[in-house]
Amino acid sequence: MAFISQYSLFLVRYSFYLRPMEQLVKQIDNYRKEIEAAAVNTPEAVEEFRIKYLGTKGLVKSIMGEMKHVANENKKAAGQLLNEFKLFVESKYEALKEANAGLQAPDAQLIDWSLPGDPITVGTRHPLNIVRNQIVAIFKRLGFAVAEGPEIEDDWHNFGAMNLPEDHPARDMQDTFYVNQHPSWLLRTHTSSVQARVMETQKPPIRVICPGRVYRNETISARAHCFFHQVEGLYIDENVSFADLKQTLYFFVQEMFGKSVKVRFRPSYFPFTEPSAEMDISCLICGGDGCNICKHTGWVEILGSGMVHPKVLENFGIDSNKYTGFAFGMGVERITQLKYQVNDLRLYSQNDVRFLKQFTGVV
Ligand code: 2NL
Repeated sequence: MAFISQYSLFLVRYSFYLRPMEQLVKQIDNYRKEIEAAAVNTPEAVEEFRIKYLGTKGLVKSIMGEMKHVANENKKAAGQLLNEFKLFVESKYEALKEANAGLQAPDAQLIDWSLPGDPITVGTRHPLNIVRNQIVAIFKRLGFAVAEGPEIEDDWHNFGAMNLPEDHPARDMQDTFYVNQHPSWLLRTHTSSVQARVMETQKPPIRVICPGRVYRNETISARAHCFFHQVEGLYIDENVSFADLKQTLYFFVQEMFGKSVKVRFRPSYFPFTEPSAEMDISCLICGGDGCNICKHTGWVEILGSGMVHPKVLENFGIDSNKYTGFAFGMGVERITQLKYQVNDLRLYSQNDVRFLKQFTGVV
């Protein structure tokens, strides 16, 4: 029996089909060339490649089956040949997979590399920052230092030290945002709180400018907002007079709006200054003749100012008999409105690029 079965196997093996080595070498060589030339440049094509060559019914599997048709004396060489071929296909597959990773199938072929690139759009400075920087730069030339402070303040730095009594209407919930969890904290309503902190830590002479965001509980409209920006200034030394105040602010206006601008001071009231004055400039639109912007008066208001109230100085242990000072405050939105004719406060915080782009190139 054993003989018969061995014999029949012999017949199947040798009489049915015997694979000459040269033919196998040639065939594998052709496959290599075919694989080398394959155009595989999408993730889908990589998958097709895998199925065609490495899948369960793929070429590598089927060529491995050829081993049984190789004569015994050639088996070692054929085994090596087929193994090398298998490794070649596998490494080719890995390389193709990596090269096509992340490529979206249709796009990969649709990219026209000769097209010019997308332009990099350059941003613009925010108009309020442009104007804030201009204001600060002018006062720096007069020897003012820049000071900054917290936006969340305590009652003392924002109101108490500034001579605003407990029952002052500005402290009212309607005007001031208080911090729920900490009722004696609030969002600063002016940057005077920063000057308060400067007076607390420095001795005269003091010459500072305080730019920053402030908050008031207002209903948002074209003319009012719940936050806006201020630049306040403070100058304390011996012999500082109202004439210094006037000349400093006149210099500022000329630098900011041009030499032909006229100014006028009107008496006013602030709890932290005495005497106090508001400053108007001749209307930039009509030159003083009268128009809608100046409501036909020829003048527009731009800031408030005054001599620092002696009580404010004494609150910080500054001898009001020896030292005097002037202070002023202006709204950056207001100055920007006059400079760039922005007539709706909401534009400043809506981030509409059509608005912002108009300031392209302005530094
Ligand atoms: C306005 C008016 C003003 C001040 C701000 C000030 C600061 C200290 C002492 C005294 Cl530390 N005064 N600041 C003085 C007068 C007016 O602002 O209309 N701001 C938009």
